Amino acid sequence: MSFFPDVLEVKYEGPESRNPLAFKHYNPEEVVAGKKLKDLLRFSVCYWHTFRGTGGDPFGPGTMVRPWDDGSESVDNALKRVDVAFEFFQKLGVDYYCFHDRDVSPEGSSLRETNHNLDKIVARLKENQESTGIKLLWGTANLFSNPRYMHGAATSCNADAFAFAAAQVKKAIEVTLELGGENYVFWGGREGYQNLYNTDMKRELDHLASFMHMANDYAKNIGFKGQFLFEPKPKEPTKHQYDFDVAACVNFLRQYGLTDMVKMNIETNHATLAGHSMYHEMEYARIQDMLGSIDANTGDLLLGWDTDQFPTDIYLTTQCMLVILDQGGLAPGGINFDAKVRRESFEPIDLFHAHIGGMDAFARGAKIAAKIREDGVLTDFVKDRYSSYDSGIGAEIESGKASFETLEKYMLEKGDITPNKSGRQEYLENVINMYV
Ligand code: XUL
Ligand code: CO
Repeated sequence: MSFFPDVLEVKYEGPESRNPLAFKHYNPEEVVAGKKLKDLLRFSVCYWHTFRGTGGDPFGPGTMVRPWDDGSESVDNALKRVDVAFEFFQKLGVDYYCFHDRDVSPEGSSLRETNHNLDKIVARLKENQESTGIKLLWGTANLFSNPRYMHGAATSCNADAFAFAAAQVKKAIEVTLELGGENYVFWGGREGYQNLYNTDMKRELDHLASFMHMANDYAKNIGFKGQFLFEPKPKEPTKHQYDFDVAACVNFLRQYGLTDMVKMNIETNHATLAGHSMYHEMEYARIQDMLGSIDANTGDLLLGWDTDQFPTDIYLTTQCMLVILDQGGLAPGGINFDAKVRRESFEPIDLFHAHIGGMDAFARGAKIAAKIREDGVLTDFVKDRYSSYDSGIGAEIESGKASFETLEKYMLEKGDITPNKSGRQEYLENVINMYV
């Protein structure tokens, strides 16, 4: 039985194609910067938006038409959804997917029953993975929807909420291992606060760090070799999220001795909510050797919340790919579409249009970035811009030989600095436009 009878297999047809259900730029076998595009991009579909998103908003209920879904929180409905999801992944031609425990499997009346439900779903996920070759990029636990987490999970003032979250993450790591997941994600959820009047921030941060250490110890104990990923987000649901941006996360990880075990999963719309560009956040993580994976989406300049739209802007994808190519790829991370179709795009076919657009935008970005790097237009400029540090006084500064005394002596003799050169920002923007 087919759940998407109108779609066969989405294929690459090239830039001239006008077939809306074909790729114009994403040819999985094409080699770009020494890698097949499918291995460079490692696309993943997220379960939560794509199979659980209803289109509901604060002003009205869901709009999505999903004929396979009976709307119930039953195990049977969840099992059916797994088959739908794998038909979608396969027809779209992605190699990976991601999920939260609660997206795939309903919560029961006790933790025991909840875990039992998850086991049934995981068995079905595994069967589908084996029959299709589609793999799990990462697993995670939903520690934010259930009201028990109203004050947070690892940072809750209620120790029982911490304990429940620990049990939930223990199980989520176990099933991620069982499914061969290549990463495990920690997004803060409600780990943050609304008001310091009622908050012991120091204690909450200490608890979060203990939680991460326990997760890491347990993962090691059971032989989980995947990468742990931290996902920064500055606000939503709380006003002050502890994982504000990459810099705040790196600081937290360093303070609590967690840098060896965790890298970053960076999401575009979270970067922009933090007042950064995705380009900045990715590069900041890369230079710390902490760029693990990305959640590809985009926000809306006119709206100040996490709209999670599909990325179609070629400048954005080019910038992401410049950083990804600089680090030689993302593996074992990937490009996960943490994005949802608009409330008005309610038909199943819209899920295909959305992902095809995102995949094509990244494939184009990859080709443009590879050419920019091949021609060295940015790297040569940047190298030259800092060339005063390659010899003479600059080399002394970089090698640690200089001191305030030697630098003062040098400047007293020289009198004033060698004249500055233009940063040529507009010229470089024009150069990028020659490639896009
Ligand atoms: C929330 C968000 C999450 C994480 C996984 O904004 O991005 O879905 O990606 O918990
Ligand atoms: Co995300």
